[in-house]
Amino acid sequence: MSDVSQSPLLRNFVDGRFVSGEREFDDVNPADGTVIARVTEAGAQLVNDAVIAARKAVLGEWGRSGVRQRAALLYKIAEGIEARFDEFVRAESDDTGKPRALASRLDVPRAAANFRAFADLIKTAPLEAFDTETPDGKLALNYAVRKPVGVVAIITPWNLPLLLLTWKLAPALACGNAIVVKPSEETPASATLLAEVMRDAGVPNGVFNLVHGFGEGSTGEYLVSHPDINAVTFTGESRTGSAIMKACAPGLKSVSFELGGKNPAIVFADCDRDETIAQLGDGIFLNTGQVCLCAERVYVERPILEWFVSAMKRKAESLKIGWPAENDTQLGPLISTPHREKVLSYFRMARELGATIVTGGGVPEFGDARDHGAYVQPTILTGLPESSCCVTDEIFGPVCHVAPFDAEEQAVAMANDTKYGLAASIWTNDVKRAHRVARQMNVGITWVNCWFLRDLRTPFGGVGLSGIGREGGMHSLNFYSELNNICIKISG
Ligand code: NAD
Ligand code: 6OD
Repeated sequence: MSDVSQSPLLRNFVDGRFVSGEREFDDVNPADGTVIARVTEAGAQLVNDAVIAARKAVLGEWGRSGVRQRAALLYKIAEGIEARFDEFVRAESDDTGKPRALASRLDVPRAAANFRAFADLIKTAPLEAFDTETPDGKLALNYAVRKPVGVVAIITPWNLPLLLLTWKLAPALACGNAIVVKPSEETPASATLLAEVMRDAGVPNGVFNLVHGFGEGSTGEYLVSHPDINAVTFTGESRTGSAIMKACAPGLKSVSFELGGKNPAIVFADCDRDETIAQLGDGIFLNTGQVCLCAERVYVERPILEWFVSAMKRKAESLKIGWPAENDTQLGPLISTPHREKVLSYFRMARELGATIVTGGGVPEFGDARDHGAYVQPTILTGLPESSCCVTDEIFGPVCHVAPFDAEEQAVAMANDTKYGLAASIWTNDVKRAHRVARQMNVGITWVNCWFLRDLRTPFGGVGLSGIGREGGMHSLNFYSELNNICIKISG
């Protein structure tokens, strides 16, 4: 049992100061269930203070700051993250249970890269200009200028906490907005550390505010329904997106939503077999399957079905499940025991529906403190009808269902038969087929012979229940700024 009184206290950051909120809650390490910190929850008053501080910053010098000044600040924040790299890795890994090796390779470098990418982009972002012929035969010049939206609320989930927060924060700052962030209640640590980095980098008071707490009936809801927020950018579950949209409707706040997925992978018989197993293996199991882009539905061309299932089984069984701090650990726990209960409930339903559990389907036993954690076995299912809830619902764990197909059109139809539409992957060496099939995918992102290969300038987002809008590159700059078109008649 951990001694809660000895746990550090993670506080809110408002108007340049760390402040306590109304109540406290536990921050739990899902690897062994220990309380690693206490967190102070921001109530309605503190959320209001944060929004007021942000508004003051937008109306003040920050709102008039130039692009070069903001870009320089973003580079400094990137350096600040790198200077405290190990602390970020530890914070992220202790909160989520993800292997430190993964946080070192993915989450923390991407956080720094997000700031650099948007610092680079804002310096060179083009603006539109048109010569316009006027009815009286003269000329007018139309040109657009970019202005901040104002106060932006950022709400983020627990699966890639720092990566996803900075993915939105960096462009929002680059465009000159002031921000109020609410990270997931499950993962408050890396955002708190980031507040220190922001302060030390010289981000002016009120420009970056952090409020901790829960969603409905708590900090998140207070924030998104606050009348002085101009825009809400949210990553999380589709259901939550719908609740947030409702809260934003009265003030017509603009929204950007990156939501859930039930992503298909289509594996053709001509694929590069070793590469497919290696990379799609990541695409199913990385971060214990808790990446919105993970493939939970895999369609395999029938002649290689048997090979695929046994090769992916070997891959799943080879993954080292362990303590997040151990260098060779490849799979940590799920985020929490309630989330594990949800994942296990799908395993139970799959069994009841007559699925074959090719591997996994249960909880690993360690005989040590990890038995108090939220571990689950990587799992492969076959034999379910496409209409079963295990094939239609986002499970968000290290699990996929594998089904055969006989013809390309059939694979496309099965892949697109979903209310979601975030990401798809296609595995083939036939380049014509790759283009043909990719264009038919009803998703925001299609990867061919790769997965989660990112270029931060590209559009990122989903269709259907997977999101509203696109972020990335110019798409982010356009969401986080207002364009004011100026039409000036040139007399002559
Ligand atoms: P969640 O929707 O439960 O919570 C996300 C955030 O929203 C948390 O900070 C939470 O406190 C807050 N929240 C909840 N209810 C709210 C409300 N009524 N008002 C304001 N805020 C509220 O999601 P989660 O369980 O943290 O994350 C997992 C989900 O996120 C999965 O569905 C996954 O697919 C999705 N996700 C999507 C992407 C993407 O890019 N499309 C990326 C990562 C995760
Ligand atoms: O890479 C990104 O920019 C991004 N938004 C990834 C989302 C991953 C979902 O879990």
